[in-house]
Amino acid sequence: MSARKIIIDTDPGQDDAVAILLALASPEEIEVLGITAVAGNVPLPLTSKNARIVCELAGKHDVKVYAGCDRPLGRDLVTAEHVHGKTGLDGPVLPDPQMPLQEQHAVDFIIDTLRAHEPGTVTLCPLGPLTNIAMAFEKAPDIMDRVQEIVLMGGAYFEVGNITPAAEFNIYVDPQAAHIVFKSPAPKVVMPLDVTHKALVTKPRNDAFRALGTKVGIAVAEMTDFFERFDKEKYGSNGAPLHDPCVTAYLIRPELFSGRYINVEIETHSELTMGMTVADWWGVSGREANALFIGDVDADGFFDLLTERLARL
Ligand SMILES: [Ca+2]
Repeated sequence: MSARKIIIDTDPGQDDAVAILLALASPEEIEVLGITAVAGNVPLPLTSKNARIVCELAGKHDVKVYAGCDRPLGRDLVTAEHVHGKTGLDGPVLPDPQMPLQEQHAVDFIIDTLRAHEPGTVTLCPLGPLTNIAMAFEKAPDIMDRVQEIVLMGGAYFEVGNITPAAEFNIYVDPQAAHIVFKSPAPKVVMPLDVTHKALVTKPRNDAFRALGTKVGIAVAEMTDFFERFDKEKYGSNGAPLHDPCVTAYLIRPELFSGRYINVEIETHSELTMGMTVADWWGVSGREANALFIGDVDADGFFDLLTERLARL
């Protein structure tokens, strides 16, 4: 089997960083065509910088990184420095990137890449608000049918919300964009909080990262140390959830995950429940299924995979 071609659309974010590292460490399964940055956890100048910091941490200076949309389609940007710190990558001390940002806009890169490849051979991996993807679909509707699959982190059903009582952060930041993406014909796999909250970095798991003794292993341990503080205060859990790496792990070992093929709609009208993923887990709506909504993960298998792959960098 040849490596799956992907574009990572991201707002790093410590967990985005781990997701990117996992992809870059897995060339047999994943070929990263490019990384597109979007405003989300922190503003665009920081996410586009952080994406390059992560590539350089991985020793992959030749990965192309593009800056995309600096704000949601129709709302003011909401960020999450309270979780990720001022830089978005708080925790380890990492050098400023030397590799340049590409000149092309991320949205145009997404469009051109999908048009340049055979239909059904490029997968989109959104790890942040869906602004770049929605903009590309609006600007070039022909590309929607060319997408192999969209594997995204966002939404929740059983866990409901993390930025509001009703909404998960990525979907909440740009619900209009999420609506466009969920209405698109592209096949979708969704990693909601329901599954990411089962991928907890417990102390033994973080110790395993640190014990790699490499620059990457230690940096990952320091990143999770940082945002664990927030999650422990908030959830009182055994460790921080590693949201975004569920996306890249799914590309490598889909058998670690299970879910249901269901209808998912995005609330875009009510301020009270804005950005809610109305996921028909119980099949009561009669609406057509449009997404594989993941509910469970073999967490030990997931962390074994992560540790094994991060060791390669
Ligand atoms: Ca993210």
